[in-house]
Amino acid sequence: MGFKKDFIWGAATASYQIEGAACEDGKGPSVWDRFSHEPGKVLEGHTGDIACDHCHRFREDVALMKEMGVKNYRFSISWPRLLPEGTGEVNARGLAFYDALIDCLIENGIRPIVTLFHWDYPSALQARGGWENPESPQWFLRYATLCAERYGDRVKDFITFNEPQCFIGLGCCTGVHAPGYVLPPSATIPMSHHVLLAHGLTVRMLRDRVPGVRVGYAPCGDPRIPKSARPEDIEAARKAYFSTPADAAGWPFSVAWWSDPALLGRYPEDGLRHFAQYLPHGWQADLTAICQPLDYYCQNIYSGRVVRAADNAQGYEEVMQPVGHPKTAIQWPVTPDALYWGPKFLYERYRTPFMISENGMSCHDVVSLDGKVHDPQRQDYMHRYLRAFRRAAEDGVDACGYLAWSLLDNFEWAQGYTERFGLVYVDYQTQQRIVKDSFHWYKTVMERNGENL
Ligand code: GCO
Repeated sequence: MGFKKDFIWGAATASYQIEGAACEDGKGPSVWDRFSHEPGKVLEGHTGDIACDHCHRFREDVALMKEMGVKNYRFSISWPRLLPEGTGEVNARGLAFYDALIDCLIENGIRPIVTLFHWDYPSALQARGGWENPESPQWFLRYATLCAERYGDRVKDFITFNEPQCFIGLGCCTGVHAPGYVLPPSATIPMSHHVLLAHGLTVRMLRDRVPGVRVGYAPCGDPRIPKSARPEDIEAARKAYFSTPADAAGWPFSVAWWSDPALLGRYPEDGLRHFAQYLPHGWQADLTAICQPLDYYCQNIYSGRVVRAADNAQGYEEVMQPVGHPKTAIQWPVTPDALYWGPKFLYERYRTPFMISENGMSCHDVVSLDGKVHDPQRQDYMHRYLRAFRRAAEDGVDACGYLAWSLLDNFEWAQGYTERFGLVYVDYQTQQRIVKDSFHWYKTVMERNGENL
C-alpha cells in the first residue's frame, strides 16, 4: 500500500511571507504592511518589506525547487499587488510578476497551486470595513475572477482561502495578527459568513471559467487525538474536534464552523446555538452558494491535542502533555498522530479527497562550521508525521497530497523572522540561500513516493 501513484508532493509558501517588494511596482498596501509597521506588533519590529526578496529572486528559488525535485508548488497571490485598491484599477506590473513566476514554474516542470488569499488583505478595503462589509464577498469574487482569467490558462489548481480561523480569529478576535482588532462575535460572525460566501462564489466561478480546474480550501484547527484506542476516547476526540466553542476568542478555531457550511451545506448545531443571532439576515439562503463540491479538502496541520472521555457536561476533557514532551522551536508540541486522526476524522465527515496543504517544523537552525545547515529534528518530525499520514491512507482516507511548509525560511507573522520553517535556510543579511539537510531527505521521499518512510 502506501501513498497513491498520483499523490501530490510539494512545498508551500505565501506572498507576504516571502515576496518583499512591499511598495514596489505599483503594489498597494495590505493590512500586513500596515500592521507590521506598527510598533510592538511583530517581534523585534520585523516587517515583510524585503522578506526573502522573492520578487527579485524567484528564478533562483524555482531553480532550488527543481533541484529538490518539487513537482507541485503552492504559493499565494497578493491581492493588493494586482489590485492596489482592492477593487477597480488593475496593476499591470503586479499581473506580470505572477505571469513570470508561473511561466518559470511550468518551464521547470513544476505545477503551480495558487492560494488566492493567504492573509494580505488590501488596506483600502479594510478601510471600508473589510470582511464585515456585506459587499466583501463580491470584492473577493472580482479579484478571484481576475486571477482566473489571467492565469487560468496555465494554473489549474486553486485554493480559495488559507486558514480563515487565523485571519478572522487572530486578526479580528484576539488582535495578535493584522488588522489587529479585538471584536465581539456580533462583528466577527458576519465576517465568517462573508468569507464562506466568498469561498463558495469563487469555487463556482472557477469551475465556469477555468477548464479542467481543481479547487481546494485550506482551513486549519488542531486535530484531537484520542488518549487511547478505547471507543469512548475516540468518540470524545471526534466530538471535541468538531465542537464550536461559545467564547469570543475560541469559536474562530472551530473546524466545523468553517467547514460544515462549505462541505455539508449547514452550520454546526452547537455553533448556531451560540451565534445564529449574529449571522447576517437571510444567511440560510446563502448556504447553497457556499456549499460547492471541492476536488480536495485541505488542512494545514502542525500539532494536535490529546483528549479522553470524561464524566462532565461535554463528555470529554483535554489531557496535558507530560513534562518534557518534545516541542518545536515555536513551542508547538510534536504530535505525529495528528496526521493520522486529523485526516481520518475529516475524511469521515467530509468525504472529499484530503490534502495536507502545510506541515513542517520550526527549528533553531544555524549555519554550522562546515557551512551547512543540519536539521535532523525537522527530518525526524516530517518522517514521523508522514508515517502517520500514510497510516491514515492505508486505513481508507483518500489522501491526495502533502505540501511541506515551507520551501524557504520566511516571515512568520507576529514572530517575524525568529522562527525558521524552511527546507532552505535564508540569510536575511545577504539573501543567500543554503539548502538544509532536510531538503536532500525530502527529495528522496518525493522521488520514491514515500516508500522509504
Ligand atoms: C499558518 C500559515 C503559514 C504559517 C505556518 C507556520 O499556518 O499560520 O498558513 O503562513 O507560516 O503555518 O505557522
